[in-house]
Amino acid sequence: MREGDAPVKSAPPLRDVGIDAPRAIVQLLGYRFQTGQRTPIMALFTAKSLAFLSAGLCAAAMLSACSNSEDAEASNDAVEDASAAAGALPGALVPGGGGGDPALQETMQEIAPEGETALSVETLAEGLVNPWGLAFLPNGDMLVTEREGRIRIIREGALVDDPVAGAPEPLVWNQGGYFDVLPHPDFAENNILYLSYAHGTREGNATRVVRGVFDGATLSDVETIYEVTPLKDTGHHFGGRMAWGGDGRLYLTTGDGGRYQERAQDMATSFGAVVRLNEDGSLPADNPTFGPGSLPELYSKGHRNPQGLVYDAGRGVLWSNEHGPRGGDEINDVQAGANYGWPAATYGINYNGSKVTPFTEFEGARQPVKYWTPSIAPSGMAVYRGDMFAAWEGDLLVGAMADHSSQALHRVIMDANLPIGEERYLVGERIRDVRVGPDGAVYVTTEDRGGAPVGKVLRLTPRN
Ligand SMILES: [Ca+2]
Repeated sequence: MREGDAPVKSAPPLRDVGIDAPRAIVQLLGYRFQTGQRTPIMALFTAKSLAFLSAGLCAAAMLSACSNSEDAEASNDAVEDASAAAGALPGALVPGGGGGDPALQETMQEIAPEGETALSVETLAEGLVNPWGLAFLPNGDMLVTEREGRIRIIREGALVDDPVAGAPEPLVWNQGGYFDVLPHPDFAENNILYLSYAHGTREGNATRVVRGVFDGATLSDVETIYEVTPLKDTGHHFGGRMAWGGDGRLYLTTGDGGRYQERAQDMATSFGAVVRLNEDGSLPADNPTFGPGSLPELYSKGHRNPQGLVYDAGRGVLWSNEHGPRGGDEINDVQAGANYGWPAATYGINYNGSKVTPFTEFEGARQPVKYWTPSIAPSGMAVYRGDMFAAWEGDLLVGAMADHSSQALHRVIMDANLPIGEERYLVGERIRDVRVGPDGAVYVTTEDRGGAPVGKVLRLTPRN
């Protein structure tokens, strides 16, 4: 996509293309107008006459018209990753801005029971700061990213003191920093490692993917292979999870940018998407199209902040999960060319209790396979395949970061391609990533919301 690793100084030029906004978005704006909600009109008009807005020039006069406004964004930051579990109980809902229709509260769900499988928990590493992504290398080493900009190595069961050298400088701000780390499928031969992170400045930043050659200590020949467009000026909703599909393509989740939620429906941006790349960042010729003016890297759109992505080779399904606002977290089966609805359709509500939208569905939007209301704040996700937890075969494991009892490792029990149950493990642990190791054990990262250096990598096995 982009050549080299040139510093990005300003927002890229906006494409002069029309946006065929779905009817539901138009209705959504009408709904917000009728109910007196401040509405994020910025993103809808990125492409044409209001281009100055998308350049990040949300002038003071416009701020009050911006979606969640700065106040709400601060509040968003405080509760993002959805601490909403308790506050989202029906009795606590405070309708704001004319929303808060009780009808939506019917989607409230009981929290899943605690799991029945007894676990042994082994601590592989501790003292980490917001460990975000985990990866296994063919030689048995594990890599773990720390959000503030380090890749750490776990070698022979112990954390190596020095982080990986040569890795790029991220923007560490709010939810921004290092995200995922992913070895090339042929890493044993080529030593190529991929890293996703927040790049840029507070005024102009984007989720970026680089790759480089990792020799066990240093990352070299680092090149940028992809960056979300356009730049944004928020520190929220970066997405940032990567996975290899069964087709050998690289898939990346991107967020809606927090205050730019309508861009999830703006096909001229790569906000709120799953993008599909060749391993060198070039674009597969068989990517789906989202209409005139749409970006060619898009694979699916209408996502909010997807932080879980895993290719399920057993089913041939690419699963993602994403954070809803206050409820409406989802698991989706990611399909080429599909629109997952956000923000026009969601089972969630705004943090202030108002409805994001009157719609839980619209024509052309794909429904989630599963949703959580109230939120669990899903993050990393894995499909269990292995002998150690035989009863878990094919189930989805989802790390969750919401406060209170949702903070846990959620086992979503699957029958064929449908969830039929759920249980929770490690209740009270804020879990950012979950992976199944080559040995069949389950590995998770735990963290402290405030960034205290108390994050761990845990290895879970059945306790016999
Ligand atoms: Ca959705």
